[in-house]
Amino acid sequence: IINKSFEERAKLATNPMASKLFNLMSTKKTNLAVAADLTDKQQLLDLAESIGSEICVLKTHVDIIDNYDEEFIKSLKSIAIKHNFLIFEDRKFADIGNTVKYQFENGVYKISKWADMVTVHGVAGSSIIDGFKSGLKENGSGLLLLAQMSSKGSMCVGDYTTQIIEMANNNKEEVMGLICQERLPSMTDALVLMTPGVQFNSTGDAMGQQYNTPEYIIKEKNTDVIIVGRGIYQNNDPKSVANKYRTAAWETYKSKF
Ligand code: UP6
Repeated sequence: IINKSFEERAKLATNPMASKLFNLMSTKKTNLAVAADLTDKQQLLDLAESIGSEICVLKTHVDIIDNYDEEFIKSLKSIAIKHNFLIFEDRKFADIGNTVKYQFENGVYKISKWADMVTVHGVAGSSIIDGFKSGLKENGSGLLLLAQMSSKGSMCVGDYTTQIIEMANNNKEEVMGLICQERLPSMTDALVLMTPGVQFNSTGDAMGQQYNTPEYIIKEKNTDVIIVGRGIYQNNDPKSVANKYRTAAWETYKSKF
């Protein structure tokens, strides 16, 4: 496989946030995303502050935060600007277009106002993308389609995966990338490929999660960004562990040229 650099791919990207992320990774020299799955807003902000210099993307599940308020978003935004990372709300939208429009723009979280990227399942068909068009324009944000999942027994496989890639290729302005476990030939260089289920010292958890190492994902599976959660935040010194994941992922990326 011939690889193009993130810098080159920034020029091929058709979604503005994909281009921004490729450039950010290239200049900051990191393809590490952290899944900040903490339920207390202050703990989450403290984590963001401590690892911010190591990451390209901070991934949230905003609906698991017990004490969520709008101040939290303001604080997270300012940490993101200070440390130059993007905010990824992993909402995994899955309903009809009209409903996801409300889920994206309204309610308690008003995700379209602050998220640089969000995840979307394709199970409802490609018309789900119509629900995001107005909200994405607010900040030039991007969609990440779930092409595959890391969990045991995932049904995002085979023809389903093929059709999700087609959906991405047919909606180039809105879709910035894919959540996947491997690069497949139909995945174009314009898309950012992000892979969760990454940890150095574990093969899985008690609830179906399955892990691979950064080296395996970036080199053997040839995706672009590793997403690491518990491997980093369940640690006494998240910053130094984040630096280890960052170095492993970045050195492996560089070794492909
Ligand atoms: N995630 C997966 N697998 C997928 C898609 N998303 O694990 O296929 C998300 C989870 C979690 C993070 O929702 O936020 O990635 C993985 O966290 P972990 O590293 O602690 O397992």
